[in-house]
Formats: sequence, C-alpha cells, structure tokens
Amino acid sequence: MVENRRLTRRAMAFVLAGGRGSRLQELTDRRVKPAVYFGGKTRIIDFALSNAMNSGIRKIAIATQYKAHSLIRHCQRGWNFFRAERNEFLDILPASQRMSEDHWYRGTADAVTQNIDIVDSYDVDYIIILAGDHIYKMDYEIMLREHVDSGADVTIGCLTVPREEASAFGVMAVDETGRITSFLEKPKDPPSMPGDATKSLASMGIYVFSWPFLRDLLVRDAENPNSSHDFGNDLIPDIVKNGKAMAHKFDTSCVRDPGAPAYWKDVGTVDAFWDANIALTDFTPDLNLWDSDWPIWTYSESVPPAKFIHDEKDRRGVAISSMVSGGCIISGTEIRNSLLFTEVHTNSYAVLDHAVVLPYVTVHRSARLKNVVIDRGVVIPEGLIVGEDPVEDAKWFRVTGKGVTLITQDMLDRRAEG
Ligand code: ADQ
Ligand code: ADP
Repeated sequence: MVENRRLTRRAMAFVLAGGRGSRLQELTDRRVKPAVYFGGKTRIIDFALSNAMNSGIRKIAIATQYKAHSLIRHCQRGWNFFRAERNEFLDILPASQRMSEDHWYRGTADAVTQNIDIVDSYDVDYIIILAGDHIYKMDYEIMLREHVDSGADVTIGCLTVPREEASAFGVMAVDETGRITSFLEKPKDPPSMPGDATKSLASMGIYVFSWPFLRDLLVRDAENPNSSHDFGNDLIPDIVKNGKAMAHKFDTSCVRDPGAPAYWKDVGTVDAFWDANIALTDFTPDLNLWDSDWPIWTYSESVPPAKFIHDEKDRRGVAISSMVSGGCIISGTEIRNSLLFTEVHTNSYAVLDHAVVLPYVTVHRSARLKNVVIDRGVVIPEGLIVGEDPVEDAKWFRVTGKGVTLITQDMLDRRAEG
C-alpha cells in the first residue's frame, strides 16, 4: 500500500474537457459537458477530479477549449486547495495558448502534445489520461499499480456494455492475461465478448502511460500527416498492433465501497442525464454520494439550509423521496421524486414531479411540471403545465423520445413572445 501511494505521487492526471457534448442539447449551449451540473451540488467534472484526489493524485491538468468559461470558473472556485509549495497543483490548459497559436486542439492526443513542455515541467513518471465527462467512482491507484506490474505500454480502463450500445465506444478483445488483442474505435458492427453475444468490452477512454513512452509517441504522431491526433482513433490502435496494451477491468474491485455496485455512467443525452439524476432519489441509489471514504469534492456556495414553508392557509411545502439543496425555499409546493440544486425557489400550489431543477430557478404559483429538466436560472411562469400533453410541450420545449422535457429560458422567452 505504501508503495502504491508513492506511485500516485509520481503520477499526474490529464483531464480532457474540451468536447462539447452536443447530445445534451441546449444544456451545453453555453457550457461544455464537464461543466454541466449533476447530483444536486456537483458538476460532471467533479467526479473525475475527486477520483484523482481520492486516489492520491495531487497533480492535475485540465485541457479545455469549447465554452470553457463556466468550467474554468468552477475549477478556480472549487479546486483551489492544492499546495504549490508541496508541488501539488491543478492547472487549466486552454487550447491555442501553447505551441501553435493558430489552432485548437485537433484531437484528444493533440491536447496533450500541445502541452508537452508543461507536462515535462511537472516531473512525473506516469500520466493518467481521463475524460472529464463521466459519472463514476474509481480508484486509479489500483490501475496504476497494474500498469507498472504488467510492464505494459498502455493500460486502458474498460467495462462491459450491452453490444447494441457498443458502437459509441472503442471496442476491444483481450486474451486470458488481459492483453488487448484487437481494438476498434466506434465500430459499426461491434464484436461481442467470448461466451456472451449480448455484451462487448468497451474502452472508458481512461489510459495510463509512462510519460517518456507517451511523449515519444506524441512527438511521432504530431509529424504524421495521416493521423487525426486522437487517442481512440490513432494512438491506441497503433499500440495494440505494435506494442503491449493491457485492459484494466472496471468492476467492484475498483471502488473502495464494500458492497456497492461498480457505477459508471455517460450522462451524454438529456434522457440519460435526467434518468441518472432522478435515480439518486431512489431508496438505495446505485451511486452512493454519502460515502465519506470517497467524497465528491466541489465548489459549494455559502447558503442557508433548504426551507419548507407551510402557511396560514394550509398550503404545504413538502418534498417526498427527493433531494433538495441548500438555499432552496419550498413555499407551499409539493415535490415528488425530484432533485433540486442550490437556491431553487418555488411557490404555492406548484407541483414538481420527477423534476431535475438546476440552480437559481424560480417556479411561480400553480405550475405543474412532470418529467422535466429545468436549466439554471429559468423563471417558470405562473400556471405553466408541462408533462401532461407532449404535443403541446413539443411546440415550445425540447421533448425527448422517452418523454422528458428540457426547459430553458430561451424557450420560455420564445413561448412568451408567441
Ligand atoms: P468519445 O466518447 O468519442 O470516445 P471524445 O470525443 O474523444 O470521446 O472525448 C473524450 C474526452 O476528451 C471528452 O472528455 C471530451 O470532452 C474531450 N475532448 C474531445 N475533444 C477534445 C479536444 N480537441 N481537446 C480537448 N479535449 C477534448 C472516447 C474514446 C473511446 C472510448 C470513449 C469512452 O475514443 O474509445 O470508448 O471515449 O467514453
Ligand atoms: P454555469 O454554466 O456556471 O451555470 P451560466 O449558465 O450562468 O453558468 O453561464 C454559462 C456560460 O454562459 C458562462 O460563460 C456565462 O458567462 C455565459 N452566459 C450566461 N448567461 C448568458 C447570456 N444570457 N448570454 C450569453 N452568455 C451567457
């Protein structure tokens, strides 16, 4: 264990947070997917950053480009406790500021290549490449130990997914030692796992390398005119063919929470986002946010506790099977199976049912909202009814195939203008 701890001290996490995540629709109009809110207090990127922290990693870099302002602001406010004098840091690396002034990060590998000199200055032996846009708890220390023990060129985090969903991933085959024998990036016809035609082994987009090895690879890749400078498209297939790539299977042994299921979710669509947030209100949610051994760190505003008001006219402010964050004022509103972020204010006779409500939303009187995601800062007008007539809802709002309605202020403004 002591040895493990030393390994993470010699490693850094490089978090890729540049991709928009366009399937989240208007939720990523103004902020990149890793900056999207999740779970009542946190943002999506807090999960990867907390995993790094909880794994003992104290050197973190985040590559950003698309709509990075809200992400950068969040990291500056919430992740500013690293101690430079102990060589701990969290560095934000926006595109176009380094080697070449004239282009964005051309791909995920290029995001590292453009910062080679910075990574050199960190003086680390290992680099763990992470995506900033998944919800999961994972101990990277275990993966790093496996990587060092196996002598692999790269170790890739992987998980089992239903075969019909596997086209969205890098899909691999492994031999009995865990060595990856083939890797196909987002194949149209994904191969299944031996012995189970319904499942495929998918890459989580998490890679462990020794820094000198990756550095050489990146320098060569930068000069390759046929490369798209992407880990999944270019670098990983090349190592699988010409080197030694090992799979690190994500399962319950990767989580330090005895008895908890191994939880990993890509909340990349409005449906998946709604579903994963609402699932937190279940009796025993699969994602345990109450685990004090694996805290999810974030920026928290100083706000008073949630307040529930039952007034003299017998209007009851209640929340049933719900999570309600600090600063909320629930005045005469009935809330069921919902998740409310910071400073949501709701008024009399309103009903929220299976609602995911982002911070600073106001719900005026008598609104009835069911199966909704409400964007930050939205003001719901008096008497608005959503979730009862999908045809009417679709005139103004974004209604998903599963019947979840996303409401933003722009949509409400258009509706008000008629
Ligand atoms: P994708 O899901 O397609 O595949 P990708 O678009 O490459 O993921 O994004 C990975 C991460 O990098 C995201 O966090 C994204 O924000 C960020 N990113 C994307 N482009 C970037 C850029 N130019 N600069 C900086 N950051 C950028 C990958 C792998 C698959 C694997 C899945 C798992 O290629 O093999 O199965 O992740 O989700
Ligand atoms: P967050 O994503 O942190 O919740 P906001 O939703 O307030 O923050 O803003 C996200 C990003 O959009 C920020 O960069 C903010 O400056 C910008 N922004 C907020 N409101 C507007 C607006 N009305 N027009 C253009 N940009 C906006």
